[in-house]
Formats: sequence, structure tokens, C-alpha cells
Amino acid sequence: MRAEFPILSQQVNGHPLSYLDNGATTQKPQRVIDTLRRYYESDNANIHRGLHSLSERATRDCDKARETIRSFINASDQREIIFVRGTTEALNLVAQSYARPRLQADDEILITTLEHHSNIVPWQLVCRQTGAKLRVAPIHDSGELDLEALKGMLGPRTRVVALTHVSNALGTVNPVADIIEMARAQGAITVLDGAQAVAHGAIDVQDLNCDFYAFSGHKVYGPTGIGVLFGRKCLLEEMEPWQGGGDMIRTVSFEESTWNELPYRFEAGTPNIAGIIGLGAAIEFMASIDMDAVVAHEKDLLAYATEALDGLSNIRIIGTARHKAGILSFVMDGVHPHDIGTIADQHGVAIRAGHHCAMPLMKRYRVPATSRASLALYNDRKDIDALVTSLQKTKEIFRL
Ligand code: C6P
Repeated sequence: MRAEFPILSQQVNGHPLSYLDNGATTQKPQRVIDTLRRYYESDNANIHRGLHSLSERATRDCDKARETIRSFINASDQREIIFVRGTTEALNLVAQSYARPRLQADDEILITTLEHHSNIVPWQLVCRQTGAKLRVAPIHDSGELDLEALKGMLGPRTRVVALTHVSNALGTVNPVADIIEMARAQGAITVLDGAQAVAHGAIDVQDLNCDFYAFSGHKVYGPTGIGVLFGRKCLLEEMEPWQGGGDMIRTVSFEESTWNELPYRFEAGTPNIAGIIGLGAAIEFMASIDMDAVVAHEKDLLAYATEALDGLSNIRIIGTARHKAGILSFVMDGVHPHDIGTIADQHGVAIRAGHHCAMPLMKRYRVPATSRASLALYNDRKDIDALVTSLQKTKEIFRL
């Protein structure tokens, strides 16, 4: 697998690169790089507009990418796949196009303590705009959702339940199917933030039975600046457009405009054509590999890393849920996570240090930040060993 990713063969600060910052963004396989290059070298044109061959080729490749993605997440219809800039834009689209026109004062939006800012702030904006209330389901110390408490917070006033499938800061995999069922029983719609889930296991939106599912291309071996919102067709059909402009209209006059059909109604302006085609190539790559083997590999690596870090004194792992994806957050007594990240980089190890855009979650654990190693299918035990060596060095430097 590593050989498919050219960036991984480099040395950083005199050490082989151990890239453990996949939660932030994943590296790109050669075939995605080749696809982007081929598009710009031979097919670059605007889509849906030209009658010429280049435009037809670019349009055809975008359509093909949409179908690849539909099939990958098992949506029932291509019209349910909306191209957006990323998870953040997808969640804002649902907040502004679905929730804002429908919610009223005292309606409730339920999120969880585990959310990334992208799944908090768009709902806070809607609450300000409509008078709805934001409620937050608590977690246990392990980083697992308190399901009893969550259940108790659901009621007839709950209109939207928005939660992350996998926590980016702790790695917790939420029991989303159960929560969707509970929400549905109360008549609430469900919005899943799949940013950290899509690269780590098969997603089936029909099986999950969710109403919306959002993810970013760059976290699933694809380009930046492109992402996907899956939305149930019957809901999308009822929603007003998110942005106005070219492509999203059927007719325009100065008096009134009418909207294009799905999915174009939600894709105003020239889209990220190279991004769409590149994401298609990334998803083809994902579809070509054995996802069960990926899950097993990442599980094995996470267990190896957890054991190694548990064996180091002064280190505390934050987030010990029973069901975790390949994310390991930790703090070292007396050492700021930024120092840990800097020393790791000197050993060629890329990790992230900070609040991971989850400030309320950091507050829950009474830490300002954590260091985070996040895994992908190309990582191996050598990467973890390099991280451990850098942590031992950090302890030496700080005389711990
Ligand atoms: N998390 C991380 O290092 P965008 O930026 O739109 O592609 O994705 C936002 C986002 C939303 N939800 C979750 C669960 C996420 O993890 C992210 C991105 C990165 O954890 C950057 S903060």
C-alpha cells in the first residue's frame, strides 16, 4: 500500500516520514495524482456548458464520479449526491437550507459533546436565526456517548439530531444506527458528520437510514476543496437552494427564477471539476481494496499503539471507548502538546497537537489541547515505533 503513495517515500529531518496526521488530511495515491494531472493536461473545460469535446469529456467524468460515490455509500439515487467544498459546507447547507426555514422558537437541535466545531457552529447560527435551542448530549469519561442521557433528551421538540459518526479528537465510533432509530421515533431528522468515518469502514446510507451524511474528499485519499453531502431525495426536493448562481437555475428573469433539478439545484456556479474527478478516482481506489482488511489492519495498529503508549509513564490517553477508529489522543504531564509535536517532527513523525476544532470536548476533559496520532491504511508498526522513540526523547528532554 505504501508504494501507492509517493509522498511517503521521503525523509523528513533525516528520518523516513511517519505520517500520523491522517485525521487532518490523508495522503493521495498515485492514481489520484495521475487523474488530476490528466484532467488538466487533456480534458480541462467547464462542465454542462460547452458543446465541444473537452467539455463533454469533463462532464462525463464528473457524472461518472457521482455514480462511483453513490455506489460507494449505497445511496439509492445519484440525485442524492451533492458536491460541496467539504464536510463543513455540507453541514452548513443542511443547517441553512433544511433547518433554518423549518425551525421555530423552542424547537430543539440535539448534538453531542464529541462534535467538531463544524457540527456545532452551523447549528448555533440556526438557533440565533430561529430561536431554536441547542442541546448537547453528554459523554462518559471513556469518550463514549451517554446513551441513556441522550435518549432522555430526545422528545417531541427535537427536530434535528446532528452527530459525528467517528470523533476526530478521541476516535470514538458512535452507535449511529441506534441513535438514528431513536431520533426517527421522535420525528427528528438525522445529520451525520462522516468526516472521520468514511476512510475507516464501509458506509451504507440506506442501511444507516440517516437523512443526511457529510464527508470531505481530502480525508478519504482525495483532493482538498471537494466533499459530498448525501441527502434523502424527498427532503432535498423540499429544500430551497443554498446558494444562487449559474447551474442551479432552470429559468431566470428579473421578476422570478425557477430552480434546476437535483442535484444541480444545490451546486451553484462552476464546481471544483478537478476535485470531483479526483475524488472519483480516490473512491474507486477505496472500492478496489478490501475494507474489512483495512479495518482489521487499523484495529491491530491502534491496539499496538495504545499498548506502547500505555507503557510510557507520564502519558495519559484521552478517549478509551470500547469501539474506536484509528485515532489516539494523549497528553504528557508537564509538556505542552505543541512541544511533543515539534519533537516528533524532528524524528520525521507528523502528528497533530491542539484542540482539534473540538474546544468544548477539550473543556470536558479539562485539557487545553492533546497530541493526536491518527492512522490510515498505509501506516505500519514502524510509524508507531518512531512515534514512541520521539516520545521517549521528549521525556528525556523534559527530564520526566
Ligand atoms: N477535522 C482534524 O484534524 P473539513 O475541514 O470541512 O474538511 O472537515 C471538517 C470536519 C468536520 N467534522 C469532523 C469530525 C472533522 O474531523 C473535520 C475535520 C480535521 O480533525 C481538521 S480540524
